[in-house]
Amino acid sequence: ELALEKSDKASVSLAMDISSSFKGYENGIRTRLKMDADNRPKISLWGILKSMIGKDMTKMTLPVSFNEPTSLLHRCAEDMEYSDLLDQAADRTDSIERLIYVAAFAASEYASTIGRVAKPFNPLLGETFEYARPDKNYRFFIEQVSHHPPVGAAWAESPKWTYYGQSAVKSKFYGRSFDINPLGTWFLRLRPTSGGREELYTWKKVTSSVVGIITGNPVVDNYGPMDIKNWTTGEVCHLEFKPRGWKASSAYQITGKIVDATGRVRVSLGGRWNSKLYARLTPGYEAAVDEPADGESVHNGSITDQNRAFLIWQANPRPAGIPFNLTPFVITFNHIDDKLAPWLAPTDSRFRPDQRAMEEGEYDLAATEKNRLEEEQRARRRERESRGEEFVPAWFTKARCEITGEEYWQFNGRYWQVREKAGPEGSKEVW
Ligand code: ERG
Repeated sequence: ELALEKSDKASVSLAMDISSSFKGYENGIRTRLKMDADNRPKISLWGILKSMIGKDMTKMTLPVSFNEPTSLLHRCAEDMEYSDLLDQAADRTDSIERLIYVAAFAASEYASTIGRVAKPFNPLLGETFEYARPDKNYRFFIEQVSHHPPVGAAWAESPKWTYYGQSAVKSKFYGRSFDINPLGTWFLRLRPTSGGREELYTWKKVTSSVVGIITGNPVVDNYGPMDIKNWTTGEVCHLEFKPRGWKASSAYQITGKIVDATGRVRVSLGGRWNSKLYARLTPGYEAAVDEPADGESVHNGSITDQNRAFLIWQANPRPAGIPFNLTPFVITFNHIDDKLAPWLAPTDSRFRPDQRAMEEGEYDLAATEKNRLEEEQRARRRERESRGEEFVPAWFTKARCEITGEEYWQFNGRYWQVREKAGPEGSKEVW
């Protein structure tokens, strides 16, 4: 079962120097939207959804005022908010400690779902979104590779790691709740800075669910098991996201443990996906790890102290007054300026006029532009079909992981090369 030898040479060399991808990002990130508050009409969610029981999200036509100015490509890129956890993982010399940080990364993305009961835009087929962070030394790329069913193929890389997978969800409205089941496996190749071989980790995302629709107080919950496996060492972190339930105290709760290749418990984990995650060394036994009542036992030093819980991750603050309850991180995604624009692919999300209109509060324009783009997409599909052709993604091909045996979308790496050629002075023909 262990995969001790296998190391994906291609992905290692691909990830080494990414600095040329930072061209265009010189002006830095934006910290606010044009408007300070959204004035979306307040319509009852239940009023509009009650006739749609049994449907999935792709078959629901909702007024654009139920949207937020992000897309499912963005919602996937939001995984990168706590990318420093992956850097920290790579910097640990002990594989159990690396797994603690990788697990924290896998759990960390759910903090951004708080207060976000709104529908992200559906990406167009072939739509792309690139996002590079010179300050954090990573680049992220995603392409919508299928429309029915909707699938985005994502690939993020940094010298220390490569993170990839597909963003695809199965959704269904049950009346009481609206459930979203992410499909597919996420892969992480971690290159420990202390040397040694590259490691492969995989996990699947948990179920997200909008509850409280009927009572008029809709909130997003995230629940279910998440097993983060290090295929190189055989160590596994089992996390359990507790369903919200009736008691306020059980909301957001995560418990978990790390077991080594022999099945022996090494670490216990606990915390909340909306705030903090703690770990404690518990060799040979499992223990509840709660947020310590006194600040005393919260420490950031070394995890080797078995008597204390160790703070691994803490959610970033969510300043009040950001339209649509967006996070400061996701606000940076749709930023465009004169430096960046000439570097972007013509298919980049930042050029979508409907999402732009939405974030500027022009909801009618957002709706008409969204319709126009979707009509044009249908026309392109009819044309393709009449020629007997199938859509072929520009930047990804299907491959099978040698270690897990699972299919995944392999990035062909060309995007960043073409970007370099097309640049501000280059020919746009190469796109
Ligand atoms: C969860 C984390 C995954 C990526 C992902 C994809 C899509 C969604 C979830 C996340 C969160 C909850 C979302 C969901 C799609 C729709 C749902 C955003 C981010 C929202 C809350 C539901 C909206 C409905 C209504 C407003 C009617 C449709 O990695």
